[in-house]
Amino acid sequence: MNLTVVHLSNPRTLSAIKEVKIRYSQARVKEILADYRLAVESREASLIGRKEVFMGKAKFGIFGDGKEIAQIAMAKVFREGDFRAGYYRDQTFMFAIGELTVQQYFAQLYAHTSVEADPASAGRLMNGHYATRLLDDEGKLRNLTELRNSSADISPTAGQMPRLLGLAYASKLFRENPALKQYTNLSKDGNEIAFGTIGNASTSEGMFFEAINAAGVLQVPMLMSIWDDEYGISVPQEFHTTKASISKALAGLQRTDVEKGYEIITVKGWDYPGLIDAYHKAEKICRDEHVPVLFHVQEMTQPQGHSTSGSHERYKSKERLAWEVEHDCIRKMREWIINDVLILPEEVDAIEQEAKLSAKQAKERAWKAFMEDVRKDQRIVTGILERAVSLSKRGPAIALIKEELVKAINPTRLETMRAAKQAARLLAGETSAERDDLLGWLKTMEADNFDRYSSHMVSVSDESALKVERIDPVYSDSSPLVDGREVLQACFDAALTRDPRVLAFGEDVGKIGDVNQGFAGLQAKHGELRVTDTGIRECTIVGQGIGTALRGLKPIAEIQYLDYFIYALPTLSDDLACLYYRTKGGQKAPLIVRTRGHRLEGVWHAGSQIGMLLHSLRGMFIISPRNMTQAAGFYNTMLKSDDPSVIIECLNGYRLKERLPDNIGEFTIPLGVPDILREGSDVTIVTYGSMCRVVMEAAEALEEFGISCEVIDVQTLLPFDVHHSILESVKKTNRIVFADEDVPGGATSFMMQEVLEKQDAFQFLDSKPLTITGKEHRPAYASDGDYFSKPNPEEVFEKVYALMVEVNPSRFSSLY
Ligand SMILES: Cc1ncc(C[n+]2csc(CCOP(=O)(O)OP(=O)(O)O)c2C)c(N)n1
Ligand SMILES: [Mg+2]
Repeated sequence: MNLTVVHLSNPRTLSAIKEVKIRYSQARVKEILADYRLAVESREASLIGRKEVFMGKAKFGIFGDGKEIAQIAMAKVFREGDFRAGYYRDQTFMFAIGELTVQQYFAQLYAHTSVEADPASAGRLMNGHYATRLLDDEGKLRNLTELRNSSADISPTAGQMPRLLGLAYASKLFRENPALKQYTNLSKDGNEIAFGTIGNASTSEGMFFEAINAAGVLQVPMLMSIWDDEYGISVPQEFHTTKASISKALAGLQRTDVEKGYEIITVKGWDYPGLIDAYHKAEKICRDEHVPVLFHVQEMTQPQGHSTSGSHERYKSKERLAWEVEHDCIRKMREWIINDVLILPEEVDAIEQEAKLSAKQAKERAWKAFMEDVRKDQRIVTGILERAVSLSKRGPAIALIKEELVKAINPTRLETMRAAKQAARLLAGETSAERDDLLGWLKTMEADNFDRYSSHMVSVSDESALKVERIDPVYSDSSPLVDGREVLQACFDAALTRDPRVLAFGEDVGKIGDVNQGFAGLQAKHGELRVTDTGIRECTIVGQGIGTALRGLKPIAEIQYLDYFIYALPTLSDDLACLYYRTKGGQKAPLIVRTRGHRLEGVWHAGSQIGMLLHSLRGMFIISPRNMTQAAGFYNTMLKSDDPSVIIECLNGYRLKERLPDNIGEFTIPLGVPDILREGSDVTIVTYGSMCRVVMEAAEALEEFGISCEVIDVQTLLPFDVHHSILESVKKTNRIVFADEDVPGGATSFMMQEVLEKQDAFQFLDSKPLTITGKEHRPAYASDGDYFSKPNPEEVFEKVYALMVEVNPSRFSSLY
């Protein structure tokens, strides 16, 4: 930009013009105007987006208007290798770092189911949810240090916070652990910042406070921006935050000369030069010193209100609405450009016009591509129906379906599918080429729509856990008999020795090597960065795992007891379990969550809420080994894979004696392959975990009464018996019992559905299927509490015995 553009009639003195010339070089002016152009284009995208929703071309819209300028400033200090974990307002930032085009932005709004059109999620994520592709076509991590990375957004407010902590924590590990320096595609000496964004109201969430505290404790490079527009939908600030200001509320975090903590920075969301300076300052502290920064951006606005679900005139006063217009960041930047940078208003107008046109054209391209994709199938089906109209005896009815289909103004896939299925019903029983074509199309669509809407639940790469083959444990005469916990300890020691990327952390995991000593001595041997104590904060322990796994490490995050899993469940369910799915294979976090459960003592140390896990964690593997050797085999399997998993050790198994395999670090157990613990011919009992021992005891007692039980340990609930071996057992016994410690209707119901429906075992049953479960309440305290709350050997005996009485009353006399 040449400053001669300053019109001579502009009422400014020559000296003022000179001063501006010194302050803003030509290059700087060019950059300022480019930033302004981007802000306007992004704003226009928001405005158009809202209209598209109201025109019925998209389902719902949430936009980043009012937050543009701060995001452009943040993007200036976001470098290759850095990571973002943010929320739905960040479109301008994503544009500014070059990881989102306006066309892609609209493709996501329309839910275009194509990775090319919407690289973040292929139409799976609601608009405004951003992600970059960290994986190549083979599912391997790309060179993260060359990319500007965004972890995949989720909708639950503050849900990004645990992951953000982990992303920042990874930098600390890369910087401080020399053994990680070799992974040059993952990090450059830990120089990467994890940038977080969150709305002011969402800072009320527990996850926010938990993560903020943890980052201060850990001193990790986390640059946390808060977009403060003084509202959370309709609810104003004073309902959300103490002192109505998050930076005031958190002032005690500020570091001092003698205490570590945060750097807290506040700045106005409409102050372009102030924001740029402040972000440069924040970056320096964060990147160089690895000090977390709380960056509170105040006085932001929301010109279009929260989302397309309602208007903000309902809850904002006239004064507030007027204030928002006045303080609109784009308006303010325009004023500043004209008054301080001395650009002519006409020139700014021209930039605006061009930016708006560009946004409109991008929208049109996105819509055209989306429509072409949808219409392709619509045309095929319409063609088939057209021919069927004249040839089928149900012609008139098919004609109506066809008319309905072509009438759709903004057609989506479902109209075409619905029409095809309705027509298929009418054509049933006819023999015609049209019917064949229609059924052929439906078959193709089954696969295509599976790919569009249901693929990538678990890894499809070469490193999929399902592809890890069995390596048997090796025993020799010298294999010692040890406590179960020592088997695990040897396994973890081998893993930490084998691979510098492996690390473990959790409450009491470091110094004492966990409460059951599976890691005993391993911190001393492998160092505090590999085997690490954490605060009591289950949710962010999991987040630490997700973030480090996303950045290519192999974390084992420990939740001390399965009962406390519930604190971490939101993050596991909303973030980890669906990560691979929601990015359609664009991101993965192969985290192993280690925990211990099943019977021990009392209400909160004996949980076996497997149904809860099954219902909330699809996308993860759920592994419940019966002893520590099996557990070790599964750890080895999962450490070779790129899928996330939960491994639940048996609380009461750490001191039971097991033989330590000679190849403790190598042997692997395939997932989804049950073990037959005992062969039998009268009844199949399916179980897992600590119940294996209870069922085996009952089975031995039943044998003495002439009842032969086949006992099967499924070992992994997800995946469940992939080769249908339980079906083979039922074919032999014709009777089945599902036994576990969960509540009635919990995991036993899941197993029953798998076996009776999916494996189609129903037809081989001669007796009604049976479940044996824990009681509805949590287990009462002490041994008696356990005995009367959870299934015990006597109960298993009696229930199976009663089943056989019904089968053969003359042979088995009733017990009571
Ligand atoms: C856990 C959870 N609760 C409620 C919601 C519904 N919700 C979506 S956005 C929002 C308000 C967030 O306000 P703020 O954090 O200030 O962000 P802003 O939209 O103002 O930028 C709410 C309540 C949600 N997405 N997640
Ligand atoms: Mg807000």
